Amino acid sequence: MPTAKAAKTPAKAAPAADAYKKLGAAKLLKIHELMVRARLLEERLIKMSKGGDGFFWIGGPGEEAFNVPLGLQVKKGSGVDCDFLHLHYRSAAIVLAMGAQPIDSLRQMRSVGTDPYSKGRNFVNHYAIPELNVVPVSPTIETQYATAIGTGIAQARAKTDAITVVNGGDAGTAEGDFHSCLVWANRPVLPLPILIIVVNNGWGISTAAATQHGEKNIADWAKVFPDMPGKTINGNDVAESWSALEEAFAYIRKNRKPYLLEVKASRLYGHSSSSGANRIPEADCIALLEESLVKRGLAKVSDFKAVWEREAAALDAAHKQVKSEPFPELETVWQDVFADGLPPSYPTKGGS
Ligand SMILES: Cc1ncc(C[n+]2csc(CCOP(=O)(O)OP(=O)(O)O)c2C)c(N)n1
Repeated sequence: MPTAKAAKTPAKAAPAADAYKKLGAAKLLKIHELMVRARLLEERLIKMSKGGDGFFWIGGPGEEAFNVPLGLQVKKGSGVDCDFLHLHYRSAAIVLAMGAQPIDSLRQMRSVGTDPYSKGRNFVNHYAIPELNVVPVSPTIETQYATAIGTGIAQARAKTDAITVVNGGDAGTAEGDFHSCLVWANRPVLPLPILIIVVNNGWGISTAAATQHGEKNIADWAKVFPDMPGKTINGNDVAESWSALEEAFAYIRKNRKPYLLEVKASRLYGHSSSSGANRIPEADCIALLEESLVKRGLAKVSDFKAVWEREAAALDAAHKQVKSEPFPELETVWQDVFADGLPPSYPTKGGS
């Protein structure tokens, strides 16, 4: 089990003394289990990237306290009457909370043909889940804020309470796509029901946020638009994250207008495997949750130990299974590639 370490990011206790009790032990323990599942998965993926059982890792350990409540509050399903998600590469805990299985991330990491997100072709944590309205994750940062406009328009026109959710990082807000999203979401002729999330971990690879942002909070961009609430929260705190999301989802579902939410969170293993993926001594949201639950008498340390052990055993079994699965066949290389007129020297395009 992790321990709460010195924090660069906020590590204060629950915002309201009873916010945890209000959520209740059963829900908190479910959230805890999903957070542990996501953390163990990310740590396994890192190990795979370092051990030659994969090529590159990027992911979201440190964001579980916000991402699990987000995944649990989404209106799940496919089509315009369910929420659409335009995610980025730190979103594992969101999709796991929505029901995705850790084994599929192991498959994408090992690049085996059974990877349901990209058939072994894309980086790990690059999801594409049509049945959950999770649109394909792009390795180019911030483009998700542009595609979110599209599903936002569809949902603004439809008679539905479903919304679009988009998330990304603080550094990416320097890109035009982020500002296009703000402008399009706030057009008076057709405001868009989009939850615009920026997870601020204080870094863009190795560039410190403090050196780049003239604005005090990224959520301050909301001040320009009178109809768009903007809020900055401590994403290391489960109760604060849960209630901020509840408020934002309810506002957007009812008013059919955007909401900008900035989430301060830890980046526990640095940027990616390219920067070493070693543990950083920032606040650990799982340790903080465990402390909060024990302090309030909502759980015992032995309860947590059982969860960590059970989840680790399930992951071991999944990893063993994935190691027995085949890599993609060479002749499938052009399947699902949307290009015609390939030079004759290339293998024939197979599939559809
Ligand atoms: C369009 C584009 N520019 C640059 C990059 C290289 N790049 C990958 S991640 C990253 C930093 C992103 O930082 P931030 O938006 O804060 O998100 P974080 O990774 O911290 O979650 C950059 C610059 C990229 N992938 N795409």
